[in-house]
Amino acid sequence: MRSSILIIYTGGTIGMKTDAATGALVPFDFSGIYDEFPSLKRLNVDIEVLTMSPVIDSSNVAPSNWVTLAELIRDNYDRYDGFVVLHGTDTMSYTASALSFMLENLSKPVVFTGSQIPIGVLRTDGRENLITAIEIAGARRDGRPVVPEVSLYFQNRLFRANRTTKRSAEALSAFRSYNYPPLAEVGVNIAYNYPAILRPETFGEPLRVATRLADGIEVIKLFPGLGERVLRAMLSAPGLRAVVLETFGAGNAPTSEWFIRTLQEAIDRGVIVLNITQCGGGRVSMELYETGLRLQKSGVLCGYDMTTEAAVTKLMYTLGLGLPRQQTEELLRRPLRGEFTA
Ligand code: ASN
Repeated sequence: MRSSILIIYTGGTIGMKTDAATGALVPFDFSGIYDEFPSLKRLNVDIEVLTMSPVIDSSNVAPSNWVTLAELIRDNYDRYDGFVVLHGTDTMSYTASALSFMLENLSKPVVFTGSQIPIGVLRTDGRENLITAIEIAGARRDGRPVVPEVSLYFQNRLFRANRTTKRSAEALSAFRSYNYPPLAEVGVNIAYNYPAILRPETFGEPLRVATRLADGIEVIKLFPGLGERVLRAMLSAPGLRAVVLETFGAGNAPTSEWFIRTLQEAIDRGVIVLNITQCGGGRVSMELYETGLRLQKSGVLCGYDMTTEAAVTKLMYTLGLGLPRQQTEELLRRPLRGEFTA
């Protein structure tokens, strides 16, 4: 049986092509995808393309774009077997992480991809990324989609989207998932890592989309020399609801009285503080050192091995649900879409 795939083009480098007359980079028309890549006809998939308007460089992405994208997937959910989202690389991990939370009861593949070199440039990495992402979105096993979660495909690896981070502005292998193994490695064949892939408890539940994302989130990256006045100002920002605290190593922070007191005051005012490590790999374990234990005692929540992208978007999603504080914290303490390993 052929799979039907909807490609949603949002913008980014992948959609750029050199204009033959002027030599400038202009947007590529993905509706002519079969003319450009006739080899796609050999895949066992039917493809339709939807271009978001306007197409944007992903540095301009805002949560409102995530809502539009999520609604687009919801409105087309029953008509397609899988979705490929073409997105700029700069904020792809944020968008893909956000969508992983917003798409509740997801049981079809949503594969994000993009490229470092425009699709219209001979040496582009976009062609392979696009073709393989389509193949993955359409892949089935025993009549079920192989990867029924939000994933990100780039340079021969498929990752769980909310575990990824853009790690290079130069390398073609631009993304990493430091704390979770790839869902698939692509060589001559696509080798799926079946046990690592998230599967819904039941297939065919209606997709629900959370469209309210909270603002008032701040990311504070610790560094030696961060002073009391600056920290206090950051924690007194009007409308502040939650802080992603990027700590040292295994979740450690200074034990100075002023530091703990300033954090504690914010927490007592109702600000949620989520502790993740500023190291790419590894996890927060606040019981390990006195410097982490002090944070735990002040009510700082453990973010385990979550990325900044997942932590920020999970806070937007959970706070957007409008639940009482205790229930919000409850959702933050457990993985909702495989975004951390406790
Ligand atoms: N600035 C581009 C974007 O994120 C970068 C890319 O796609 N490679 O939209």
